[in-house]
Amino acid sequence: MKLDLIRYQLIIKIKMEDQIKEAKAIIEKTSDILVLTGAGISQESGIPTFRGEDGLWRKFRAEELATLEAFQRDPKLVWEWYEWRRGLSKEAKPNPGHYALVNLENGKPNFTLITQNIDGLHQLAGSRNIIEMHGNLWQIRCASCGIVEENHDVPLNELPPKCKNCGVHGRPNVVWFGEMIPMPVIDNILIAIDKCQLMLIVGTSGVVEPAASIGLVAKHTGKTVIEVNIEPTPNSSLYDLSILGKSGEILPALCSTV
Ligand code: BJW
Ligand code: ZN
Repeated sequence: MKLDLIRYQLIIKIKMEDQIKEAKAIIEKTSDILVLTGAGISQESGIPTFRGEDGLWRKFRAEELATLEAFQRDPKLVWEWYEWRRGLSKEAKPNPGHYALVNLENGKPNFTLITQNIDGLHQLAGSRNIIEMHGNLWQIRCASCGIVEENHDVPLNELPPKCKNCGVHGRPNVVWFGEMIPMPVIDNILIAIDKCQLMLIVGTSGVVEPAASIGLVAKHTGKTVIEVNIEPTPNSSLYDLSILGKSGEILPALCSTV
């Protein structure tokens, strides 16, 4: 029984090493790369993911915190949650997964990074061509006049913070459930899919639309798609490769010498 388990673990390890070799070879010969990241890439920086064992949605109800209705009902409660997350993100440092993507960008003429994360860790690591499709934790948008203010204070002076322009309260400049991804952002995502030959999907559960469909659109338009995640996702079997492992370990192995 124990021998069977050891043999199984060995097979998995060999399979993973083969996959890494194959993915590395593809990455090395490809100049046009698109990456999509989700909460999993920041998990090794100490920022909790949404779903899964220690996920945020296990402790908080999404509809009470990540919707416009929730904000209109109780802006202070929603802000307290975001303030707690601002505190976690301010303490966090990029991990080897974030840095591996900077390394990749430095070696490729056409590189775009789409992130669903709002923590700013890709920017902190040094990534440059970033599309933040769900917004940014460090920006406050006036709920009335729409002015966006950059603010890194933790804690904030007052909750909810007031707009300096019109005095109405601000909201986090993020995309909540039921809200549209801004059209210019969608346009840039479509351009990035079109321009790439290879797409890497890292640390996202692939259940939130429209982000979940980006990999599928890439696949259907003839691009190679490689996924890195600690566990399979609903779309894993549709991609060219699905590498199971931590992004902080797999990405440096894939991107070290590009
Ligand atoms: C590791 C790891 C390690 C761990 N290494 N891996 C079509 C069908 C059904 C529903 C819809 C649909 N179209 C739209 C909807 C509704 C909704 C939706 O998708 N709901 C689903 C849940 C069913 N979508 C929307 O409302 C979107 N808007 C929209 O579509 O507008 C048009 C429209 C409007 C009105 C009506 C109809 C259409 C907007 C979605 C906005 C999502 N917002 C949030 C909050 C953002 C701000 C904030 O952060 O507070 O975005 S929700 C949350 O989920 C957050 C994330 O960006 C997003 C995705 O999560 P992510 O990143 O995938 O995290 P996890 O936790 O789910 O997964 C982590 C993964 O990492 C796991 O797989 C782990 O295994 C892995 N992992 N450690 C590698 N070390
Ligand atoms: Zn205002």
